[in-house]
Amino acid sequence: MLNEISTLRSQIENELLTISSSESLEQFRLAHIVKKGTLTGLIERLRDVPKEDKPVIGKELNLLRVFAENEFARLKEQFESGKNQTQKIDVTLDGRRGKKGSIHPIMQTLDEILSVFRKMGFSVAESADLEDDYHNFEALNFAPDHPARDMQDTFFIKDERSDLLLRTHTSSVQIRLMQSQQPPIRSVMPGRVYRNEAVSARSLAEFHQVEGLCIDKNVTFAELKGTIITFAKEMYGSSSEFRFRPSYFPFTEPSAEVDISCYLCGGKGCRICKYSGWLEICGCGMVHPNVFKNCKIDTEIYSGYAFGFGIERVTMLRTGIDDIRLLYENDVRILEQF
Ligand code: 2NL
Repeated sequence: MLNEISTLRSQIENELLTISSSESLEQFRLAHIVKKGTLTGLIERLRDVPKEDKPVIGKELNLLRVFAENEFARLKEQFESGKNQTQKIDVTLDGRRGKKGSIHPIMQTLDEILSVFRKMGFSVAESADLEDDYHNFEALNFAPDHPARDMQDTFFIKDERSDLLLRTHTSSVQIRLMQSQQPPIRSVMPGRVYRNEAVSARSLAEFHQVEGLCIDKNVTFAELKGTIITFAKEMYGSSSEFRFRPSYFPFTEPSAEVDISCYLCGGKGCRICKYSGWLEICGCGMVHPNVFKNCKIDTEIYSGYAFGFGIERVTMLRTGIDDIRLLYENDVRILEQF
């Protein structure tokens, strides 16, 4: 009898290995598990086994029955949940490649701007986006009733201190620099700035600026012109032409705005330059004596120039993107082009 049990176990084990569908599993059930199956057949014959052999043979038989029933239940569940489809993996197939990220076009532009200024001997300075009225306006010679100080133009922070705001330019970094260090100073200040403006294709309420400051003995407007032209030729091409138009900023005197001949049409007039032949690239001027006074820099000894421009605008001019909002939507179809 023990031999028969052992033979049946081998048979069951072999059959289990070949079961690959619910049909063959059903055949297995009919052959072994049901009342008229092999297992019950053997169990019924236990009656004729001598009393002293019953415990050993009974135990063996029971183990086989439990094993067959468990295996049957396991396979049944496997087939029912559809997990049995033997996965065929084609190891020769190409994997799915992940998309590589890249540096955002605004930051690519900033990296280039900074590298041009570093070559000209400028260092880079940064400070916090949260500022106070003094560093953002007062020290920069903004009159108390200047419209930029209005809630309409500046984001003020609701706080016990009513003079906190989000900086509207990075000039505040330059004030901090002048207060903490005596000239010579030759630095550029990149950073995020905030203005309470309606969002349009041309402007956002949050954007990036780079400002520059150079203070030393005998610094002249000619040096300012040379610096800006050298920088702009590196960024926009060496055949560009320039014009400096008189302008006004509270913190510089004299002040100018700088135009570059349109790099796309060479000055003939096109969509990018709005048919004027010129593109405005930055504002600049000689640092106002009042700003120097506020920072305790002796105007008898030192003079200096400063300039500022928007990084988004540089990016738009160089890429031909004509809606500033495209730079902030982070649509990969735009981003992957740069
Ligand atoms: C523009 C014009 C400008 C400055 C920024 C500056 C800073 C100090 C003193 C004097 Cl601390 N000037 N910065 C000067 C002229 C122009 O920016 O159109 N920016 C977008």
